[in-house]
Amino acid sequence: MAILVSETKVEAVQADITREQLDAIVNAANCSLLGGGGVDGAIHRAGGPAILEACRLLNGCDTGDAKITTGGRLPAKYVIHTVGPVYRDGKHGEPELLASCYRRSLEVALENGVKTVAFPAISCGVYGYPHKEAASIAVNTVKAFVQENNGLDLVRFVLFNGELFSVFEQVLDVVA
Ligand code: AR6
Repeated sequence: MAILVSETKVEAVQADITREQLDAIVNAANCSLLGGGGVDGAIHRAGGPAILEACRLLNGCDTGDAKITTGGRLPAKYVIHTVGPVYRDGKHGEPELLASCYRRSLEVALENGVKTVAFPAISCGVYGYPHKEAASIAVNTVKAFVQENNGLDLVRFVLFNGELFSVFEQVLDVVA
């Protein structure tokens, strides 16, 4: 499923994000930026120690913000690390913080000449965000950003499991 928003292709695929051959992949990290489980662990494992070395120099990252490092041995040139909110009840700023993750990641991408970027489903694993709401925020925030900013050729949502992939597909279908 792919849609064209202004000049940017926005699509969802079911795959392992560490294998994406794009300019940058986004990591769903934690505030320490020093590694963890889930997609964070997979990215550090696949990219090798250069990513952690670069992360150590960044002094962590606030929830909703994003910082960039080398992609190390990954096919992607860069990793953009963002920190999603831990979901409590949706009334503690979670939607705004999740939207900020997508927006800040795309701003950092553009600042670094990135034209193609892949996102995982930020906060949809151990951080517990309800999938439908998270997908809706992800797609609508990306759509609004690329409508307002030129320079991105492709934004790809890379979902590891089939359930989240169909949720993202449904949301893309609705906004198309
Ligand atoms: N490719 C694409 N998606 C993946 C991959 C992969 N290789 N591996 C897992 N996912 P999570 P969060 C999906 O828990 O909820 C870490 O420990 C996974 O199925 O990785 O933002 C960090 O250090 C899920 O849908 O991230 C933080 O402490 C999605 O990625 C914390 O987890 C996000 O799940 C962040 O939690």
